[in-house]
Amino acid sequence: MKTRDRLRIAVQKSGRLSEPSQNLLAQCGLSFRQSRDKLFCFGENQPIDLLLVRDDDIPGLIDEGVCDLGFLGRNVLEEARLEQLAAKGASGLEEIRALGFGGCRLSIAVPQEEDYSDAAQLAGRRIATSYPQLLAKFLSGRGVAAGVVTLSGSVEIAPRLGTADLICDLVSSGATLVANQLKEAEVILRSEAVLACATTAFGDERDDILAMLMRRLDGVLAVRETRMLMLRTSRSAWPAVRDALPLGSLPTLTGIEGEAADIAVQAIVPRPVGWPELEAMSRAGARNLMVLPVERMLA
Ligand code: PRT
Ligand code: ZN
Repeated sequence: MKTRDRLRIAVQKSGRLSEPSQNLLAQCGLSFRQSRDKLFCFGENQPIDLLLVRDDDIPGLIDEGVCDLGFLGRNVLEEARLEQLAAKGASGLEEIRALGFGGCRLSIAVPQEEDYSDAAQLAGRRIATSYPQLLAKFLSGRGVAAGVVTLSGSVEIAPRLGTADLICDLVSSGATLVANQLKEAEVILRSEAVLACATTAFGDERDDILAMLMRRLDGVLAVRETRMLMLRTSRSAWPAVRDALPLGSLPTLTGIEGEAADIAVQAIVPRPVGWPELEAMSRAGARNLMVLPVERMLA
């Protein structure tokens, strides 16, 4: 295998994942200079370069060793893995981190008026999809024989065109399904953007560069979930408020000048805090609740 002293990452050129992927790399402290043709980004402060491509090309680029890593949807990665397994009996692609953006579901949708109860109802029907491998795996797992119609785009209009009866496509808000008089019947894959690489270690400088990138990435991902919770309460209500704190909180208590009966509480919470949790703390006696994002942490 050819040795290299720079790491090359494939990133979507333009689409839903491009901006969040590049933001994540910027948060890892990486900066780039873009080539004139906007296809290549040279790493200015670390030996890490980007290749800007169509998301569908990323699995192949990693597999062929053109790129070492890629940011892509789990849906695209899993479809490519299944394709490789079918063709060669093995796949060298591996998901190494889930990145927390680009969330969606690959789902089978049926006409709104259909009473859907289980997968047996799919038998004998034609399902249009851009994900034939994932769909075939789901169908065979349920022991259902159905027709798989592979389309590269505009899957949601296939039932109206008569090229298929049902569809299997990505859903996020569900608005596209509603607009096409369809409803979600089966979720076959929960997806989000992931970092993928080839399973083998590089055996050259890239191993150290990758280790550095993963340390930073893990730091960024951890902080992204972390929140700082601040509130006030009376000393007598504190035991009840403490019980209502989100699981895993690490509270610090402070006295308040001139208000001996009250305390201020500050807690690091390992994940976002929702309205129901704030409402529960408020019912327990907390006041002046505030949830803040954390920008950087160093233990
Ligand atoms: O040009 P290139 O091939 O790179 O881009 P692309 O058009 O193939 O990809 P893009 O940018 O649309 O999506 C990239 C990745 O984003 C996907 O592979 C998913 O992992 C992720 N993602 C997240 C989505 C969606 N949400 C999504 N809603 N990808 C597509 N959609 C489409 C879906 O296909 C359907 O047409 O949006 C429509 C449904 O959205 P709702 O909100 O109406 O349900
Ligand atoms: Zn694509």
